[in-house]
Amino acid sequence: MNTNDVIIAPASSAGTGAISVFRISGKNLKELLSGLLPLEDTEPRRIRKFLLKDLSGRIIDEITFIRYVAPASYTGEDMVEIFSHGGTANTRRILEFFASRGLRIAEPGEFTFRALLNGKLSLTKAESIDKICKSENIAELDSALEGYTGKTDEEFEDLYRRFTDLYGDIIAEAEFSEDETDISRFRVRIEELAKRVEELVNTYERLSMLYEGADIVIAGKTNVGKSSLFNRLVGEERSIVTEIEGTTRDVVDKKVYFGNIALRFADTAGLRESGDVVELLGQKKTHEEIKKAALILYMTDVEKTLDEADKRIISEYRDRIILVVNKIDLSESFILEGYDRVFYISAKYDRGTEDLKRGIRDYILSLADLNSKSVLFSRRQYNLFVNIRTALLKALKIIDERGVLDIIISELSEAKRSFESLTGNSMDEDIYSGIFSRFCIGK
Ligand SMILES: Nc1nc2c(ncn2[C@@H]2O[C@H](COP(=O)(O)OP(=O)(O)O)[C@@H](O)[C@H]2O)c(=O)[nH]1
Ligand SMILES: [Mg+2]
Repeated sequence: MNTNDVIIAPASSAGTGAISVFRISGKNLKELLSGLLPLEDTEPRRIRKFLLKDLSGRIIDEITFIRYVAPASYTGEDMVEIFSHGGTANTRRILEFFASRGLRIAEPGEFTFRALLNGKLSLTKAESIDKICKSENIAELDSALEGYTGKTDEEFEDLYRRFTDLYGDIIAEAEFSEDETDISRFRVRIEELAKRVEELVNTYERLSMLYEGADIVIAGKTNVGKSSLFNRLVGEERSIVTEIEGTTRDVVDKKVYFGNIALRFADTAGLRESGDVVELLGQKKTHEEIKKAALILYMTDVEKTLDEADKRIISEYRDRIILVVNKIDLSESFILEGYDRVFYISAKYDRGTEDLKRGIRDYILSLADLNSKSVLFSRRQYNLFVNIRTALLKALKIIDERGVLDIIISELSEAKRSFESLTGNSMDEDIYSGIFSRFCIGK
């Protein structure tokens, strides 16, 4: 990516709006903008009103702008921020006007990328800025803010320091120790690191589930009303409902919000003996959904008793099942004995569904505290920490099996690489484009 030219981008979101903001950044900005904006006699960091005109003197818009002089700017380069009237046509014309004068329209994240190159911010802070702009709920936002204020970097640096000390000691042991080395004395330090890494990974998993969408699967025998309930829960007629058994043959899913938590409901093929190949494939998918779900709504109706197959699933996934008895309009007195988390509803006539919704929400919230914060706030950080965890656990296993030092070192080098790309100490082009290309335009 070229970092020597002058870039421009709208920094406000597209569409009809009150004000459009543009950012311009680059080393030779003054020359390029001469004749367009009166930069020479504009004091830095003071807002100035100006009538923006094209080269023939025709007025484009009345704007205000601020001039920044390197290195005191967001990117660390000379910068200008322009505030114009909003609107699609106006924004496009201003952008095109500057582009026609030799400014390049910036790629997503290019301003922040330059800021990183110029040492204005850390990689973690850069990622947090992207996350702040994209957070849809407060828990996610608060975790990103910890990244912005430097708390996350502190934690990463502390962990990394502990890791490199350990790594250095082990390397030294391998190089200088003359006797048979006793690697088990490193065990406790690796274990402590692994424990902290595990905590970070777990907290992220629990919280991200709340904002990315906890998986909730609706399963049970055919015709008990799974698709009817699914449609009620997602608030639209999404899944086909008929009295014919085996109607739903594939997984139908939809993400919805219950207040501030995201839930992904999946309607599945009913479980029964069947000779139909497609239906059997559907049932296989049902089992896969059940395995990965945070919560299973296992459904039956007042006309059926639970058979052995039902009971097997219920006992296998006991901890994350809510039992739902449907069609209470047909029999008021039906009671399922011997189970504690049971809801009685009529999906068709919308009875008991509000209680069930509350039950679902309470269950999911019991898995993660929406007010807690996660040190990790991006999927990229999470994936790197999962790698670090794997490497540390492997190293522990090798120690326990009295394996050789070289293999431990190779596992730890794996962790070291992940740590380095976490903080940006080692960055290749791919990682850069992987992070910044997803940013908003103008960031
Ligand atoms: N009486 C009654 N019938 C229902 C209720 N919920 C669903 N049904 C009917 O049961 C049949 C099967 O429903 P469906 O949602 O397709 O069940 P699925 O096979 O489990 O997905 C349809 O004829 C529905 O109209 C209910 O609460 N009461
Ligand atoms: Mg169905």
